[in-house]
Amino acid sequence: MERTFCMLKPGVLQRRIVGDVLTRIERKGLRVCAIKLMQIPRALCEQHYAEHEGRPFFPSLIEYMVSGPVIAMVIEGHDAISTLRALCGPTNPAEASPGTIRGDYGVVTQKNIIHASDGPESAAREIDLFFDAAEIVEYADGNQSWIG
Ligand code: 3AN
Repeated sequence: MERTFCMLKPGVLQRRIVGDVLTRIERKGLRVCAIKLMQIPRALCEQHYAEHEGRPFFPSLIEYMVSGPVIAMVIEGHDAISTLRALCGPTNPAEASPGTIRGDYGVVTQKNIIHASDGPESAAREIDLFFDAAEIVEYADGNQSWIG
């Protein structure tokens, strides 16, 4: 069992595709164990994307990410980190195959619909940035033995 941090970026709510994207994650066999709708404070957003500070796209990335509400989640499952990254597809939606979330719903790199942690360290760091331990719910769903 592994946990990863996932965020549906600004525009996903406005386009009313939250359910579509969540369905793909759930149908795969991953599950939501924490979820919240929030407007990201700028300081938190800058911390989250700290590794990109200084890159040319950093200012516009931050402006975009604080421009509307997001859905922050902790996703759990067998190999959740790499499995969710595979569901998302590559960073640039133009290179993402149809069938991936970015391939099906995104057009430009910055507005690529979904964030998913890229490794165990970033997953732990990002979960900790966005969630208190008490917000992450452990539960038995009865399907685990059929999934992984
Ligand atoms: P990923 O989210 O696929 O791990 P990263 O970590 O390289 O990609 O980039 C983080 C975010 O920064 C991306 N999701 C995207 O919104 C934005 N981004 C990355 N590269 C570019 C770029 N060349 N131009 C504009 N935005 C970018």
